[in-house]
Amino acid sequence: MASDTVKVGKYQIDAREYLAPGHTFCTGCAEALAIRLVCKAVGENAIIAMATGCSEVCTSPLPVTSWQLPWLHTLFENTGAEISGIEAGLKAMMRKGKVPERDIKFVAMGGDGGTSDIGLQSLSGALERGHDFLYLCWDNEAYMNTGIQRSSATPYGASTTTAPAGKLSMGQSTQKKNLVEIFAAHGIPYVATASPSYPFDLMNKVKKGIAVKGPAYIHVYTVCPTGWRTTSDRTIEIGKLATETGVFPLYEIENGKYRINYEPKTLKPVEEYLKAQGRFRHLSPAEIAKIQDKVNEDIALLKERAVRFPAG
Ligand SMILES: Cc1ncc(C[n+]2csc(CCOP(=O)(O)OP(=O)(O)O)c2C)c(N)n1
Ligand SMILES: [Mg+2]
Repeated sequence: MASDTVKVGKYQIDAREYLAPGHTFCTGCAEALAIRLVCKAVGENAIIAMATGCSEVCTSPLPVTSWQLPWLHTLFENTGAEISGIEAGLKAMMRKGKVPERDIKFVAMGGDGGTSDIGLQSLSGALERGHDFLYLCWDNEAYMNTGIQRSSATPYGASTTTAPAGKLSMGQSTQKKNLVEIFAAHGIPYVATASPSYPFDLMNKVKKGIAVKGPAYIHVYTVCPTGWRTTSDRTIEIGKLATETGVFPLYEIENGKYRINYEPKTLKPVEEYLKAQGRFRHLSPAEIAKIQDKVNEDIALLKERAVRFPAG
């Protein structure tokens, strides 16, 4: 309905709020903003399954909830299995005439820990079986809800409570797991990266992800002021810096074809991004140079893929 949308620049967006105020997210949490925007792009005919994590804890402190959509809290381990069952079950009931036919959007959400570590197996199964759903990973690069523990999505060099920087350690010693390529390798129709620092790009990708038949995966970069040791007023800026430095490129893979959505002529030095965050404060110039080299390598590889397998 026209009254339910609002024009922002050239975009017509849903004016309704599906995430009610009163939630308990930290000030400046990009995850909260991402969820608000994503739900506007998904719209009202949705069922959401959400893994344990900040988003779940902050939106459903018993006995209240911020959710204005049907929403289920799932375990870390079974988010993929749960959304599969909801989708298959409801579709079967529709076929049998037990519930009215409706175009329902099946959406699952989880943090980087819930997605890259604990829930990976059930999500991989759901993608492989080809269920019709959109999965969104909120990547704040650690297990934030339980106190900033490292996950396999924590970047090299970041200090966390379980990989702390100190005399004998420079923080996380492993490289961030590349979930986007792992899920693209499942051959699903749509995979993308997105960030609430680029809200319309994020919402467009969500619309694409729910429109495709079959599974879609969007990896959303969510700056965490508490865990990253940044001030809450810099969330949008730091999200942009991640993309402008090449640390978090925005791209999509549609049926195996790559499209880079934002390609500045020259990337800013990674140091600008690292220096803005307390979790990287301890890094030596040599470590910063290593991180810069890795970003250069990753960007070169992404560009190569986009040339070899270009989107139409
Ligand atoms: C199997 C299991 N292990 C550990 C926990 C404890 N736990 C609850 S929330 C959380 C952190 C979640 O991290 P992530 O998925 O990255 O989401 P975030 O809180 O960072 O948004 C952990 C470890 C749990 N609930 N279940
Ligand atoms: Mg996390």
